[in-house]
Amino acid sequence: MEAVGTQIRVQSLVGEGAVPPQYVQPLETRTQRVVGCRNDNEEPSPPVIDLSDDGNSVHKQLGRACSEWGAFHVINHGVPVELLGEMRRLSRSFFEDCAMDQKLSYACDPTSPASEGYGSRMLVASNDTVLDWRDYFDHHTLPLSRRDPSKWPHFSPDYRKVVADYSDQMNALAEKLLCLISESLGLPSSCIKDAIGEFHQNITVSYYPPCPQPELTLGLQSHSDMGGVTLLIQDDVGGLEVLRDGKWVLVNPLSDAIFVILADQTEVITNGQYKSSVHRAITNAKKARLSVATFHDPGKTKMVSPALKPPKYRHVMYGDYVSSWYTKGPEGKRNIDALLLQ
Ligand SMILES: O=C(O)CCC(=O)C(=O)O
Repeated sequence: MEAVGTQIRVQSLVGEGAVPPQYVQPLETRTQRVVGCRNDNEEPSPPVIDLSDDGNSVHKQLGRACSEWGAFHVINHGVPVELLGEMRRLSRSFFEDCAMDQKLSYACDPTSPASEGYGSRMLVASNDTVLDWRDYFDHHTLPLSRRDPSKWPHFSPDYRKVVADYSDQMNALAEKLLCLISESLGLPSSCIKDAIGEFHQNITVSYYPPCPQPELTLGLQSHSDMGGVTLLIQDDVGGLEVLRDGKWVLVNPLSDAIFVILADQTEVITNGQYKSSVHRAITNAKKARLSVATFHDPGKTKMVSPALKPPKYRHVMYGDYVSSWYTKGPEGKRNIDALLLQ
């Protein structure tokens, strides 16, 4: 079992017959899913939107997806699908082919939330939080002043270049999507993008090792993302769920698609017309699972407020919102609900 400070990597627990008690979820947050990690259409799924469709139809589909789901797949998005494959292949190789001491040479700072590098715990503040069955590598990629590829793995000469290309492509897609989403509400194209300001982009690769008791654990607890918009790709294992009308819905992996997740500041800017999506990851006993989430967030000093009147949310400085999120923990939508006026 490896540890940095108090940080144990989940991958080092694999092979033990039972889940250690700190990973056991209380009854009310455990998954009820007993079948495999695939949605075989017995339940509705988040929509798939073809960005090459003509403008009008895309706006309508986006409007419906954003108000009914807060999350959707996009295809024909303009990002080369080979790059998606390379990003998945190289990041999997870091977790599976590098020795633990090599991985630990990139360990994140366990005392500081969202620090760059290889870690396992999302929250640093409380010791009584149930832990996620997940290891991750967080890259700080934008603005360029935050990008220092020497902090990223170097086991393959391609890794750093692929992460940098991936960052640039995701940045362009996030900008395009926020313009289309603004237009779908009849707002000027740049409305949401300007309200978020220069993107602070992080790329988090999550690696969920096989879990001996998946019915007791979560790969990643229920949360909505804090910032503007998250673009996620996953491998073909499955395990991402979104909450809709109080029910958890499994998101099928679509290898060439990118999954778009609206985050809390987009809910604030659109004055609640579009809601951020609550989501989580479940585990399975057989296969390790990998996802790559790219977050596009405001800078810490950016003030964010609704673009529509009368405002339903109070304005907030993004850095204060983040501090409160890390202090209280994600727990569903508790944090954004605290911004609701009346
Ligand atoms: O692994 C997944 O599918 C979810 C990842 C996620 O929600 C996150 O990184 O915030």
